[in-house]
Amino acid sequence: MTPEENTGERLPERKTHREELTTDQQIRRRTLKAFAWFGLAALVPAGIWKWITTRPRAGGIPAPFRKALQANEAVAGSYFSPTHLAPTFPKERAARKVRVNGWDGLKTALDPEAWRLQVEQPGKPALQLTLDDLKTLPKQEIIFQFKCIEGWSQIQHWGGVRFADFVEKYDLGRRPGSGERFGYVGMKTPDGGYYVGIDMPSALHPQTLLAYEMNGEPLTVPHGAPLRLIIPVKYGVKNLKRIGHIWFSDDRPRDFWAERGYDYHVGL
Ligand SMILES: Nc1nc2c(c(=O)[nH]1)N[C@H]1C(S)=C(S)[C@@H](COP(=O)(O)O)O[C@H]1N2
Ligand SMILES: [Mo]
Repeated sequence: MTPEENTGERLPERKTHREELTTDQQIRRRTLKAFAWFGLAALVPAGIWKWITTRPRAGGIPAPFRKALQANEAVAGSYFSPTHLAPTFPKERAARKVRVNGWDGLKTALDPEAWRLQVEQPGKPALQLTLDDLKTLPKQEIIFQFKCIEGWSQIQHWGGVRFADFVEKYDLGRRPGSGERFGYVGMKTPDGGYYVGIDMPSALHPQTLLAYEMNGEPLTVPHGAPLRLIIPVKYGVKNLKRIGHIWFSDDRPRDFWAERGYDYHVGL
């Protein structure tokens, strides 16, 4: 005796029908149903994907992706601290054969004698500095784990001047009115083939260097001679080689890899 018969209720139509199906038929039905769900599940994301990719673009990528990146960036901004230092290592741990990655902005010939660091500031004449000018500042060395977004890292040894000391010495990057510092630093190669934007707190971080040496020797061309940025609080992409121009602004300066879909800050 089934419970239904016990309470005198009629069996629902569908159940009666199913009970008439053979086991084989039931299996086939379930399989079909599973396939239908699977098809539906595949269709919905396809629709969403189409929606995402047809949205207006923001900063070179579809706006929904940019929004997600901006949310990540807000989080990244909140855990950055100027007192948090990247771990450093003894000199013996530094790689002798240092990896080379990225040639954008390095493809044109460069005369090291004619090179000047061009520093632009609103309302002031541009500075044109030689390497010797920079070398009057205290030399700072760092041995840290350089990290490329492509998945490799290496302990490397760099020497140069602190970006913070450089900004202090030439009194750079202040807004004309208030005298407060601008929000961002822009940097690019002399030919403009590679460019990065750095938020001011990261630029002024005590481990951020304008580097002119690697393993105690002058920089080589593939590593960014005559001057490059070393910024241990960021991934490799921000460590611009062969700096030609530096400028300051409250708008985010253009950034080569951010325009190609990466997070703007790529903080570590
Ligand atoms: N001018 C310039 N700087 C650049 C790049 C580039 O392509 N051009 N690539 C970046 C990337 S992705 C990395 S990982 C580091 C690599 O520095 P290295 O070649 O000294 O190892 O340089 C960064 N700076
Ligand atoms: Mo990189």
